[in-house]
This record gives sequence, C-alpha cells and structure tokens, in this order.
Amino acid sequence: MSKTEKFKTGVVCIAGPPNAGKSTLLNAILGEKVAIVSPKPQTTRFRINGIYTDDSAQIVFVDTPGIHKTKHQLGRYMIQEIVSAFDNINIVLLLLDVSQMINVLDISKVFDTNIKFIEKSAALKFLILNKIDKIQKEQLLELIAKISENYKFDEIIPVSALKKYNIQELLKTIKRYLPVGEKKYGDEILTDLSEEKFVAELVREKVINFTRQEIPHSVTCQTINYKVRKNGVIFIEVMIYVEHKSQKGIIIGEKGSMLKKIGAAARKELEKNSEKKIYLKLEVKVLENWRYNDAKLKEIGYE
Ligand SMILES: Nc1nc2c(ncn2[C@@H]2O[C@H](COP(=O)(O)OP(=O)(O)OP(=O)(O)O)[C@@H](O)[C@H]2O)c(=O)[nH]1
Ligand SMILES: [Mg+2]
Repeated sequence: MSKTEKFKTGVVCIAGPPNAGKSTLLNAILGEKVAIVSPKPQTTRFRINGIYTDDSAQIVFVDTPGIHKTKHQLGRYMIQEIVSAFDNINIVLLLLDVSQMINVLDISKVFDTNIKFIEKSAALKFLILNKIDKIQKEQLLELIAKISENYKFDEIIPVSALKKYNIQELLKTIKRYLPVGEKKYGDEILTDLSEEKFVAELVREKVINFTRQEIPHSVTCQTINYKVRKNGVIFIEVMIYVEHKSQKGIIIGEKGSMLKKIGAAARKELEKNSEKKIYLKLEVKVLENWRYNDAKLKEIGYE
C-alpha cells in the first residue's frame, strides 16, 4: 500500500442459490478451509464469518446458506441466517453458477427469485459469475451481454472459486468500494467459527460426501467433548444425529465400516491442518424428525 492510500474495512455477504460455490469462494479468498463444501445442495446451514486481512484492507466475508424454498424448520432457520447476514454490510455478492445459465433461454428464471431475495439488503450488489472454468470464453461474453441488457448490478465479475481465477481482481474491486477504517481483528484471526463447530461441520461434510439421497439432509453433527490432553493429543467426541432409525444403520455401516470411513477422513484432514495428533470418537443417535422441530433444533445448536 502506498502512503497516500488509506486502509479499507467492511463486511461483504456471499449469497446465492445452493451449490453455486459460495463456501468454495470464501475458502479461496482466505486461502484456508473454514467452510465445508460438497457437490450436494444445501450444505451450508448457518452463517460463517471469514476474515480476510492484507496490507491494504480487512474484509469480513459472510458465507450463507443457499437461497431456497423450504418445508421445514431447519430450512426456515437457514433462510433467517441469510436475511440476518444482510444487516450492516457494505456489499452483497450474488454468486451464480454460469454452467447452469448458458443453456437457459429465459435468464429471468435464474435471476428473479435471487434478486428479489438480495433486494432485502440495502448494500451494493455485485454479480459474481462463478465456475467460469466450466464454459467457453465466448459463452461467458455472450452471457454477460445478455445479463447487462436486462439487469443492473454495481459490478459484474466472473471468477472460478475452485481454480482461483480472478479472485485477486474481485478483492481489488471490493476494496475500491469499501470505506476507510481501522482493523478490528488480529491478522491471525481467520474465522468466528469455533474449533468445536468446525470439527462437527467437517464430520458432516464427510457424511454428505459418503452417503446418498436423503441422508445428507437428515444428518447433523455436534461436538460434545473437546479436550487437549496433557500429552498434546486432542480428544474430540462428535455426535451424529439422524432423523430415523434406518438411517442410523446406514451411517454405521456393515460392522461399523461407514462410521470408520467417516471418522478416518475427518481425522486425517484435522491432523493435516493442526499438525497435532487427534483422537476422534463418533457416535450416532436418532433424534426423530429433528429438522421439523424447533425445540430439537435448539437442543443441537441451531439457535
Ligand atoms: N468447476 C467448478 N466447480 C466449483 C467451483 N466453485 C465451486 N465448485 C463446486 O461446486 C460444488 C458446490 O460448492 P459449495 O462451495 O459447497 O457451494 P455453496 O454455494 O456453498 O452451496 P450451499 O452451501 O449448498 O449453498 C462443489 O462440488 C464445489 O467443488 C468452480 O469455480 N468451478
Ligand atoms: Mg456453502
């Protein structure tokens, strides 16, 4: 930063439909994984703040659940999480998956619900066209022309969150719009997500990736014990809740094989990140129809 430039700060919300790549973008910006990612929709269930700091700015990025219609209390909770992320922010990034848009004749089908939703926020609105690695350059240019004809955004920025294309350009543009301010967080602070919550999320990510159909949606995880032992080993106990008895059997698997696979994958990733020895104990419990019940949601941490 040159001496004449002032330090910028602000809050930027990442919103958009499920599976667009919002959490992947947050991780790409931070250069570290703080939000879980999966190819299945509705992975993120609550707001996660990621704090990006460099020499010229400190920006809080808020990852949110996907904008969707819902039939249950968990879905309503998720929608509330998005709406509450719109308070006191500078910019909303509406993130869309371009590969879902290039063959759509009437783009209003993709846009209208999402735009109506983000209009709940008074902040500036940037359109972020994600997954450009999946389409041709000509297709992207055509799409941008079509969008510009019909919609007004403060900026339109194409990126690939997965391949990390154009992320620096995105950051540069965001900084141009942010006000001058002072750093609120230490440089080393990356997220407001506690270690306990991150571990539970990571176990849930493995469950999502190893199971099919309704299971990913019916599962939630909660860390019920987290201790650093005298020998430096971290002992973590995570409860995996399912909605029905039959799902418990699927998660455990034959002779516990599925549970073992989930645990091993989560532990491996945790050990790689923390460089500490981790002992991860998983348990599975049935909490009948927890997604449909406010009291049960509260009990397992959705407050
Ligand atoms: N090819 C490609 N895939 C991407 C890109 N960004 C994300 N993905 C993939 O898209 C899928 C969804 O990514 P997420 O980051 O979980 O999407 P999300 O918007 O957070 O989804 P929800 O939390 O369900 O709302 C994952 O399989 C990602 O690897 C991208 O730029 N290119
Ligand atoms: Mg997500």
